[in-house]
Amino acid sequence: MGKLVVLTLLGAVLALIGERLVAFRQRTNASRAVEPVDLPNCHLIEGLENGSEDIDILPNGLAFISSGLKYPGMPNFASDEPGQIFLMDLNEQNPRVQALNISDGFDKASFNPHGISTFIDKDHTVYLYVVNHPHMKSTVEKFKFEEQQRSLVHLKTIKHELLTSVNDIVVLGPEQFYATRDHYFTNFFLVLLEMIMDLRWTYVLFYSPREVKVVAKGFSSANGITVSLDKKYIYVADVLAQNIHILNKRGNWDLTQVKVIQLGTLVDNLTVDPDTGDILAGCHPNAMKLLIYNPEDPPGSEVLHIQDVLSEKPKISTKYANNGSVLQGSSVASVYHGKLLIGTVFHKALYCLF
Ligand SMILES: *[C@@H]1O[C@H](CO)[C@@H](O)[C@H](O)[C@H]1NC(C)=O
Ligand SMILES: *[C@@H]1O[C@H](CO)[C@@H](O)[C@H](O)[C@H]1NC(C)=O
Ligand SMILES: *[C@@H]1O[C@H](CO)[C@@H](O)[C@H](O)[C@H]1NC(C)=O
Ligand SMILES: *[C@@H]1O[C@H](CO)[C@@H](O)[C@H](O)[C@H]1NC(C)=O
Ligand SMILES: *[C@H]1O[C@H](CO)[C@@H](O)[C@H](O)[C@H]1NC(C)=O
Ligand SMILES: [Ca+2]
Ligand SMILES: [Ca+2]
Repeated sequence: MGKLVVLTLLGAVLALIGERLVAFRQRTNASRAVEPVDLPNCHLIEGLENGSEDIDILPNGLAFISSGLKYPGMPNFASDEPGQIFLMDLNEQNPRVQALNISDGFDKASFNPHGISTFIDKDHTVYLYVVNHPHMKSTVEKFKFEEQQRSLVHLKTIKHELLTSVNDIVVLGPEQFYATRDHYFTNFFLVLLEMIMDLRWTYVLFYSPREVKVVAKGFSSANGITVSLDKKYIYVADVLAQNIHILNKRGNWDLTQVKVIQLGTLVDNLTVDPDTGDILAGCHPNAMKLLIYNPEDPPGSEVLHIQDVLSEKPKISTKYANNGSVLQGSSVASVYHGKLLIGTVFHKALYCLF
């Protein structure tokens, strides 16, 4: 091939990458300044300083908090310490966090918890499912929660070739769950390429011991996942596409799209208010600052409140927003009867009354 052709091709590729990079900066709201929205009664939670990526609250007010996530490309202040699951009793006047003991026989040194989901069985046993990234792989760990002992008994590790780059799960049966895959590639540079080129190769997966299948696809980066109060709808956050997909759950566990709610911010984990059915979304208002972390100009935090989810015009309002001076990189917000917990990928956590 002539040199001219090679040069032309190279130029075209570089121009395409350049164009995609500019678009990527826009898609991650790289230079957005965060307008603060304060809640009057908030304080940082003592003992949570190294991330609180996901939060799941039981109907009785016990909150599980996953902490210490190590994730490629994201900052981490405690890279030498294994992750932990904390418990917080929201019925208490001044709730404090307590690390849960994990039974022997589970490799605690490589514990790297990410998304979590609880499931209460017919006999009232509480199971906690945890997305784990030991040595940067993806597994789902099933634990039994012992409330009296404040401990987790490890029951099994679930692995499957489709369970790769798992971000979050929502458990809907004793052995059935949906999981999101947030990247198609596992190699860090290919992941960056995937994000910049916006390949949309990530998906939602259904898992049961008998069947594992992809049930929804075409997401830029499928992230948080949760279920409506009536268990008929599944909500999936596409962080890079800045939207939430509302999907209908079919009898065979397949999902069909009902609608997409566009948000204009990078939405991470989703939870549902048990009193109202509204969605609370932990968001990254300027996500680029997460990827390129600078403590002098930190990533901000934002919590959106979405009412009338299934209506023609859902109402979207900002419940909390901060430029990073208090809370950096919010990933999840969860409510329980007038109490709000806001967790972050690698930073602190906030407790608010409203
Ligand atoms: C967070 O990590 C740092 C660095 O390892 C450690 O000094 C600190 O005690 C940790 N904080 C908590 C609350 O775990
Ligand atoms: C956790 O386990 C250790 C050792 O088995 C024990 O000393 C400690 O009291 C336990 N903590 C709680 C909160 O039960
Ligand atoms: C964030 O970026 C998206 C895509 O470029 C844009 O549509 C949206 O308005 C931005 N959000 C804010 C709050 O600037
Ligand atoms: C963030 O906001 C605080 C007060 O609201 C302000 O003092 C600080 O300069 C701001 N920081 C950045 C990086 O904008
Ligand atoms: C919360 O958001 C962070 C940031 O993307 C993500 O890494 C993490 O997987 C999310 N947590 C859950 C439980 O989905
Ligand atoms: Ca979750
Ligand atoms: Ca997530």
